[in-house]
Amino acid sequence: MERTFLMVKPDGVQRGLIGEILSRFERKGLQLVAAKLLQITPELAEKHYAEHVGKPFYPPLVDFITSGPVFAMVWQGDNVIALARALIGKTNAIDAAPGTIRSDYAVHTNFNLIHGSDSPESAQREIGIFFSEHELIQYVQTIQRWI
Ligand code: RTP
Ligand code: MG
Repeated sequence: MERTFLMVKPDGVQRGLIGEILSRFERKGLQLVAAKLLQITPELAEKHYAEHVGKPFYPPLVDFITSGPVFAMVWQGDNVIALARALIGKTNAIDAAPGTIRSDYAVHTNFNLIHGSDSPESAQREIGIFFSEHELIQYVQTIQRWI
C-alpha cells in the first residue's frame, strides 16, 4: 500500500475546484488519510520545490505557489503515486490526455491546478514536509475489498 502527496494549487482553490478535484480521487477508490488548507511561505516553497531551485521557471513558480492558499492532501492505495499522476495528466495542459484534471481544467503550464508526487522518495519527503505523523489518519475503508 502506497501513499502520495497531492495539493490543489492556488489557481484550483481560487477557481472553486477543490471539491471537483478531490471527488475524482474519491471516485477512483483511493483513500484520503490527511487534508488541510494552508498558506505556503517562500521557505516552505523552497523545501517543496527543492529540485527546481535555479531553473528559469523557479521564481514564477514560487510566486504562484505562495500567491494564495493551497489544499494539501495525503492519499493511500495500491500504486497510488502513479495512479494519481495518471488522473492529473501531463505538466503542460496541451500534452495532458483528455479526461485528466489538467486537460479538463488547465490552459497554461504555470497554472496547472494540482501537484502530485512523482516517486516513492518524493512522496515520503513531501508528506513529511506538509504533515506530521499524528495528522495521518489510519482507518479501515470498508469498500477497499471491492476495488
Ligand atoms: P508538480 O510538481 O507541480 O506536480 O508538476 P509536475 O511534476 O507535472 O512538473 P515539474 O516538472 O515537477 O514542475 C513543477 C512545476 O513547475 C512549472 N514548470 N514550468 N516552463 C516550464 O518549462 C515549466 N516546467 C515546469 C509547472 O507549473 C510545474 O507544475
Ligand atoms: Mg513535480
